[in-house]
Amino acid sequence: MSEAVSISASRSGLIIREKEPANLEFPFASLTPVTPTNEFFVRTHFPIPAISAKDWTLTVDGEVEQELVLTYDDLLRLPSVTAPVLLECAGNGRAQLVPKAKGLLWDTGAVGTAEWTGVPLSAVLEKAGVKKGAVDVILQGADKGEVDDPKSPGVVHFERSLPLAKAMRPEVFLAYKMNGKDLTPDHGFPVRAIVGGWYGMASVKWLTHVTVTAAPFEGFWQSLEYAYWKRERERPTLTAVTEVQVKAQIARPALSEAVPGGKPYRVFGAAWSGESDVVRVEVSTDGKTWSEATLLGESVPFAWRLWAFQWNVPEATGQYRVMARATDTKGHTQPVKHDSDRRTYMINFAFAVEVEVV
Ligand SMILES: Nc1nc2c(c(=O)[nH]1)N[C@H]1C(S)=C(S)[C@@H](COP(=O)(O)O)O[C@H]1N2
Ligand SMILES: [Mo]
Repeated sequence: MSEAVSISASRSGLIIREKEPANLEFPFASLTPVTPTNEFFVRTHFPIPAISAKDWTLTVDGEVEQELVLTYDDLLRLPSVTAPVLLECAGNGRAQLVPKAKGLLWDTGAVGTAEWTGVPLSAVLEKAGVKKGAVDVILQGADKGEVDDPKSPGVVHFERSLPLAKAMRPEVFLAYKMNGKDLTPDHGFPVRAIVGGWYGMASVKWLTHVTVTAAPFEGFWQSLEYAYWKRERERPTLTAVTEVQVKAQIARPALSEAVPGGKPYRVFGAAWSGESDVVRVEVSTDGKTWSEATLLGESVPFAWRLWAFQWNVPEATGQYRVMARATDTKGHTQPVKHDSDRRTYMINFAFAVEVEVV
C-alpha cells in the first residue's frame, strides 16, 4: 500500500459534501436506470487507500477449517456473477431532517444502482469450510483511522459484520467490477463487498479480511456508528443498521423547478426496498390525494425500479408540493415522519418537492 489517492476532475458531475475524505453526492435529477460510475455517490470515512491488484490479498480466517489467502488472480478464477444492485447510504436524506442533523448532510443523492461483477461470498466461505457454531462474518477494509465523535477505541479499520445466514445469500458478493470495468479507487479497488438489500455501510470497500466468528461481533461501526435505538419491552438498545427501508424518490421535477401550467408533466423517479420488492408507487400533487404511478420495466431484486406519473398541471400558477411514496411486497409503506429512534439513519419518510407552476 502506498500513499492515499485523491479524487480526480472526473468527479465534476458530483456534489461535494466533503473534500477530504471524499464524500460526493449524485445529483438525483440525473437519474438513469443504471448509474454511471463517474456519477455514483462516494462515501468514505478515511483517506482512500492505494492498493495495487498485484499486492492485494484477501485473508479468510477465524472459525474456518482451512484458512485462505487469495490473490486477485485466485479470485478472478472463481465463477462470477453480474447483477445490478442498489447501494444507499443509511444517511441518505439527512438534509431533510428538522432540526438540522449532525453529520454529512446528504440530500437525495447518496444512492445509486450499478452493475457489479464478483464472486459470491458463499463460494469463498465454502472453500474455507465454516465451522459449526459460527455466527458472524466480519468484512474488514484496508482503510483506517481514529474517529472523534462518537469516539472510536483508538485507530480502527472500517469493518462490519453480517450474520452467517446473510453472508451466505446470493446477493452478497466480492465485487471487482463496476459497470463492466475494474473498480475505481474511490469505489473500493481492487475488491469490495456488495451486500444487496442492506444499507451501504455493509458493502465494505478495499476488502482485505473476512473473519468468521463464534460470538456476535460488536465493532465500532455497528454498535456506535450506523446503529439505531431498537425498543423491546420499553428498553431501547443500540442495534446495528441493516436492511434498506422502502422508499420512492422524485428525480423530476427538481426542487424549485418551473413547471408550465395547463399541460401534462411527467413526474419521474425511482423506488426501492431492501430485501423486498416495490409493488406500488403513489404520487400526490395536492397534499391530500394520492394517485398510482406506473412502474417501469421489470422488477429486479436488490435494484431500484423506475416509475413515472403523468401530472395534469393546473392552470393556476403558484407553489405546488409534489410527493411520492412506495409500498413493498411485505406491505411496508413510507411513514409521514422520521422516527427519532432511528437517529440520523434509515430516513424514508415521504417529503415534498416544492415546485413553481408558471
Ligand atoms: N472500507 C470502507 N468501506 C466502506 C466505507 C468506508 O468508509 N470504508 N463506507 C461505507 C458506506 S457508509 C457506504 S454508504 C458505501 C458507499 O459506497 P460507494 O462509496 O461506492 O458509493 O461504502 C461503504 N463501505
Ligand atoms: Mo453510508
